[in-house]
Amino acid sequence: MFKKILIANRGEIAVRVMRTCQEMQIKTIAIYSTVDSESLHVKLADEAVEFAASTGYLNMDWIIQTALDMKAQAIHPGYGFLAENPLFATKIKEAGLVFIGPEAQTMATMGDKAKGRETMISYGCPVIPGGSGIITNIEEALLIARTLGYPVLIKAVAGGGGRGMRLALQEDELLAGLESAQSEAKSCFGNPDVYLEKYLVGCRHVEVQVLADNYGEVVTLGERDCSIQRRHQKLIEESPSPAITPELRARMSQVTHDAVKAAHYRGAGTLEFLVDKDLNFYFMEMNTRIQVEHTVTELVCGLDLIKEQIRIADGEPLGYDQSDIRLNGWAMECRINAEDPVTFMPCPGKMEFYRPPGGYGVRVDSAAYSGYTISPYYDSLIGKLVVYGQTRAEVLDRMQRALAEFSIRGIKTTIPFHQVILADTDFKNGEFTTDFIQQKLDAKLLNIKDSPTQPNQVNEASDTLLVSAICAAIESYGDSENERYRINDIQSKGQTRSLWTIAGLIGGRVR
Ligand code: MV4
Repeated sequence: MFKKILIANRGEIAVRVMRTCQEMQIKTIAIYSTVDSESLHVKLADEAVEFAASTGYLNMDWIIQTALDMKAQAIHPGYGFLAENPLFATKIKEAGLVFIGPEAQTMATMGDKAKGRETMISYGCPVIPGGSGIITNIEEALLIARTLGYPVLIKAVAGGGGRGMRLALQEDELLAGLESAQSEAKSCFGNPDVYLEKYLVGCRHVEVQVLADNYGEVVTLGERDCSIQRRHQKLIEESPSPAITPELRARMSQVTHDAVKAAHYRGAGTLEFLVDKDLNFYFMEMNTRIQVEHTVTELVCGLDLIKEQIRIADGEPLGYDQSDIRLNGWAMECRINAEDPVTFMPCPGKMEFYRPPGGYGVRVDSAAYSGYTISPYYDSLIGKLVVYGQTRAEVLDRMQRALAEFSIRGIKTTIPFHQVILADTDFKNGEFTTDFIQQKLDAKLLNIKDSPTQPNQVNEASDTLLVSAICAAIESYGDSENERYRINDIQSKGQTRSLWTIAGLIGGRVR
């Protein structure tokens, strides 16, 4: 087994990977930018190397040289950054190190959406009706669109996250859509190539998790429903999907299994599908990385997916097959972002106070702590609140309890947004598609209160007792005039204020 791994990532996922490495007695190397020097991934790593302002989490050569210098044997890319970059995988291999992920060639094929489609068709997987190949001129596009029938979706072959994607509701929108998709694709990905698909409305976004070893063993681990998104940002994910019947699950798993096996895929991967209201399913794209929402699958299948990734990369056989996989209970994840819950604008800044929920069936994956500053330079994910239960009904109750218990002061978060969704009748009934959030927002059916803080969960009596204890604690640690002033201020008014407001006022001083 590897003795040391470099984690080419930051934040939540770097911490997530490190925790598993520690359990596997594998030493970890963090890399970090100056703005990340106070990050938990730096504090929790065995060794940490800072990179110059001119480099970054995308500097392949620096990362590989650092791994070599620090005597690591493998590199875990996490998600985002270099996770799906075939050149990075190639360079790592050439340096004599192990990339924890699939072959570069597989990533290159699946990273090209048009090639991925063609590959899946060749494996007998149902795909979204569409044209094969790159659009070279408008006549060709008009012909394909007429055959498919409008609306059509113009998609960039290098696309992701909805970029380079344009909807054409009718023929007169095709030319403009084509041109703007191509120019966006060129500026975002350096590749202007686009292709056409029929636009499917009212679908769910359902993805199947898979693990494959070097010896042809493939297991599927059920599905995740990721329909609750806004502007292609996933907000809530759950497993299983409320829409999927056992028969449909078996068929989607079989298709995924066959395709992954035929592709000689290795590692953890995900096949994304659209599922329509008649329960037809269509392949959309494959992700050749560990995903943010892998946690909900972990909770229902009982496997540590990062551990499985590392074991597979080290050449171990899975050691189990599909008949050993049992999917139990229900899991749901809310992404807690540093964002205004009303406008969804990023809201970076200092988290004066951070207290995650706990208790039965609650898991929080995060790199946050009281006093940590969410940087505007990276994504706005504070952490993932993941809950597990026997049934969806139990999970809904537990998630509401956990959201109410989650206390973050100093910055705005998506917690109030999640609370409104969790209270929505359609969501509770499991009735939603990818248009859910936008439709509800457009119809003004989501009454989200713009509050930077959440209702106080601690009763005033216990607060009063704790206020003096907190003040005493600051007194012994506080050194500046300013802090003394604040303590006096808290002591004079404090008895009537809530504990967590005061904790917010004094910042990360009390830990
Ligand atoms: C689609 C689609 C409907 N029809 N393709 C979104 C990002 C990328 N992964 C592909 N996506 C979609 N492709 C066809 N032919 C629906 C989505 C889609 C979506 C579209 C609008 C609003 C929210 C969405 C959420 C997930 C997927």
